[in-house]
Amino acid sequence: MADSKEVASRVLTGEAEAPKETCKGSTSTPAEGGTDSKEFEGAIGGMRDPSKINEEEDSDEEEDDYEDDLDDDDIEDEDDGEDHEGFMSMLQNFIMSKLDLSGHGEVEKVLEEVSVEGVVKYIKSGQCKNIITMAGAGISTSAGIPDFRSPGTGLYNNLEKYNLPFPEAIFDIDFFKSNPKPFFVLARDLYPGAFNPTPSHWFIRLLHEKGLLLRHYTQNIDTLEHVAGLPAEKVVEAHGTFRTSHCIACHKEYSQEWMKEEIFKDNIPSCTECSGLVKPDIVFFRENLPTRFFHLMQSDFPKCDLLLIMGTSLTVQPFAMLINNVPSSCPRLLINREKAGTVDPMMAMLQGMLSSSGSGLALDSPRNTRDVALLGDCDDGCVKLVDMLDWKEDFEKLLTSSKKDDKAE
Ligand code: CNA
Repeated sequence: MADSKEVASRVLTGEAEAPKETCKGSTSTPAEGGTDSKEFEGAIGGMRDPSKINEEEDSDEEEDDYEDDLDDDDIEDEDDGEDHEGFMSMLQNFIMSKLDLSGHGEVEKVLEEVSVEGVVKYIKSGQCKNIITMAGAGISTSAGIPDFRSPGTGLYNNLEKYNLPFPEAIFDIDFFKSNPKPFFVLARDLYPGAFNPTPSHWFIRLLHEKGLLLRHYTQNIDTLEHVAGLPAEKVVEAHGTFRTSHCIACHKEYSQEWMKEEIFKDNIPSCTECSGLVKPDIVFFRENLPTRFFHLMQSDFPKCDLLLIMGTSLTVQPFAMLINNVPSSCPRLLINREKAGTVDPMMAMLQGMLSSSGSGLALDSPRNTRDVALLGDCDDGCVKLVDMLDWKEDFEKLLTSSKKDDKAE
């Protein structure tokens, strides 16, 4: 029988048929009817094409200050082969989990009980030392930044204000090229510095202070994790950053200060060299993700011993498929208003019969041994965890210090 990696490779190279998507909520846009599965084309951030990584790096010789802050150990050998390998291993893991080729029969049971209490006990036991947090727009909504989907506040309800045909258009590169105004109106509204971190951001900072945070992967572009004092090397901004901008025609780089001035003058920023459109380096639909994302996810996820998934609908690829890259015994706790990343209940039942590793979160599977949902607001969930972990005093200290910093400014 073929080795599972080999089978996955064959699927990738077209020798075998790729599996049909079974995970709920794959990315689709209302403009396209809202039903098409675009598993490998993300919302902000389409699937990265490894062949483009080098082109990007050649034209990007100057690292910005932020990159200078990064730990050299994190980015050791940025060669194309390694990126390609990372990309392939991510796809292989994904396909293996879809085909249930993981080869894991009986998976080691890490949690005494599959519940929030079980996760808390596990953290308290001291066995859990490498937590990865994966976050989305939901950890920032209480700061006043709308997500795409929430009723009442999400961008769906503000389409007129931003003159958008559908919410995701705001981060669609083709839409941006034809009509950049809505993006720059939103950029002004959401410009980093105008918002404060939420209790969820402070909880992630606390995990770092406790020496438990391996890495924070975020889809957000609001930079609130940095405002909450997470060191740059602990954060992977999967969908890019406002710190630098580039002309989309000649690739001339612009500073954050330059872009900020343009945005606040209500200008559509145009290149001083070629008059092309200048766009902050946040990753739009169908654009490549930062190289750093692919480097770090390869080394981080195999080490992860607890995955915290917070405030995300897990609909944007390739980010969403990261949940399948942790070891098959690694507990995964979803803190979100609703269930996300689960397989279809029927598929979950079938997969539950076959395996406990499954694909996506196995919240509804009868053989779930590691996936837990803490449903409700992220901030409430984080405060609950803080209480249960007896970390209240340290949490309060962080919140108080942040308030002092606010007053000093
Ligand atoms: P999303 O698809 O809008 O999903 C957000 C999820 O969070 C949904 O499941 C909500 O129900 C849930 N949610 C919202 N508020 C809360 C809350 N307070 N507590 C718990 N759950 C909550 O957003 P995703 O991040 O999953 O992915 C889509 C895009 C949106 C990503 O690429 C983001 O970069 C992009 N985005 C980012 C920001 C930001 O930087 N703050 C804002 C809006 C969109």
